[in-house]
Amino acid sequence: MCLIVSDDNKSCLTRDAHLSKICLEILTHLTYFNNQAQIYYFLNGIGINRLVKLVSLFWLNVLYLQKLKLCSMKKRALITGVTGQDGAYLSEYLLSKNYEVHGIKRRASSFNTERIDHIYQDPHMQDRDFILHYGDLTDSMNITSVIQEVQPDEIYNLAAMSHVKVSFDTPEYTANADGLGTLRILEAVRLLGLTRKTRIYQASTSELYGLVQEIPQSERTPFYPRSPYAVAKLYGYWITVNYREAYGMHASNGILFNHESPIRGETFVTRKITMALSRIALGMQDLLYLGNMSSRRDWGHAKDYIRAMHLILQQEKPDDYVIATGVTTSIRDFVRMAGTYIGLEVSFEGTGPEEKGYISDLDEKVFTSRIGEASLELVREKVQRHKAIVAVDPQYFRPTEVDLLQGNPEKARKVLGWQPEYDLSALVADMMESDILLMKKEHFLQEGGYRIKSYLE
Ligand code: NAP
Ligand code: F7E
Repeated sequence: MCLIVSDDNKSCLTRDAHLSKICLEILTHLTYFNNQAQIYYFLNGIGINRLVKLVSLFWLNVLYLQKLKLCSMKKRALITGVTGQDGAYLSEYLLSKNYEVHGIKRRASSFNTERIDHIYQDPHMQDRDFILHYGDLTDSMNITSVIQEVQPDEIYNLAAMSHVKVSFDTPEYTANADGLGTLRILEAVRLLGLTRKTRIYQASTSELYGLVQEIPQSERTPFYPRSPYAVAKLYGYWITVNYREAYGMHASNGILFNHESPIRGETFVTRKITMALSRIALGMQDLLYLGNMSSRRDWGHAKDYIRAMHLILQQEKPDDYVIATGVTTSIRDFVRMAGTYIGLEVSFEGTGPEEKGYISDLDEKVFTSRIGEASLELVREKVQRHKAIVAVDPQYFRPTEVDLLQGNPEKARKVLGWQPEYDLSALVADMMESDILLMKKEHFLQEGGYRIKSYLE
């Protein structure tokens, strides 16, 4: 039972149908209140007496409807780049926090939703809380109309051409999507009158520090971008700051250092390594070709980093935060750690393009427990014959390299209360475990005569 306003304006105890009608009327209007002019129009339209009654009873009714599971005051998030690594983890996380999640995905000639298939909801289903929209950051009209339709409380702008090396091949497209794409979102929010309602997270990056001006890098370290990707992201960073200062928008930058996971894109170095070592151990690949193995990165787990994105938008005031572990490691050492996980000691000999990696020792107990016995003999032979498993291919060198990144996450720790749960060995273990499983499946299919992906690029 619940108190409501009946059609003849008298308070009474009455049926659910009435109650739902009034709540729906308010909810419908609330959705469209973008500015004061619209609220005023609504007030005049329905009369002040009725409004007072409606508002005073609104929360009672909402509570009642919530009990009936007819209505919930869910926050609504819009995620660009929902099919990417971070988009997938963030969607899952926000759904677990009872958000209604909308995602923008690009049209592709084949399905590109592998990372979010487990949370995908059939469009014919009622009361969906995970909804996908076609879109592209290079299309202003599309971005504006999706934002108008969704009326999000929070926007996470994760979409980007995110590969640093590829950005040297596609600099104009990268500037358009990563730089101007950010502007399109900010401007759409402003033009639609959503500046007070919608909070914006911009996926900024440690690549902004490029040729680093101090170690470790904090929010106060000057930027020195070293790739078309980083220069495009520099525009994204500053236009976010500018809209915050110019229009009072709740727009924040997360300056995230490298974060990886079992669903990391296959051409980023960590995933390339964990997939290749799994394949080498199973006898599916001989050599792993890499570029600059001396560069150092501050690697964390994507699951930890998407928590930080959410925390940034829950702050009363918008601001910019470095998200990092504070630990830096070379590519070479990442290879060693991935090897150790499956009982291979990997050592390096030679320098520059002549450098090679070998299995210098084999822990058979660890190897058989993680990989199995079938390929043990093959690996023993690689050790005995001193066969290289890692080599350098200069095609992976970059015209300008970022040699070292190491973040200082002090501000995030103090203000957001953020702390990573995974250290680098836990990250490596998670990625190796997942890729061993994946490659065992592929191996099984291959043995059965099926065609499998090549994974080599
Ligand atoms: P990712 O796996 O490469 O995902 C990028 C996403 O953006 C994909 O969903 C991709 O769609 C989408 N996308 C690309 N161009 C688009 C366009 N023009 N319009 C609409 N969508 C587009 O990247 P991530 O690792 O999840 O990173 C998320 C964001 O954080 C990116 O902005 C990245 O630059 C930034 N960042 C990443 C790291 C990191 O270490 N992972 C660190 C700092 C900052 P498709 O699936 O169709 O390709
Ligand atoms: O390279 C070296 C390479 O491509 C890391 C993106 O998410 O993080 C990522 O950018 C390092 C570089 O990541 C290979 O030269 C050696 O020094 O895994 P990566 P990235 O360039 O740091 C930042 C924070 C982002 O914002 C980006 O969106 O590894 N490296 N050999 C190699 N890199 C690749 N990809 N492939 C190699 O064979």
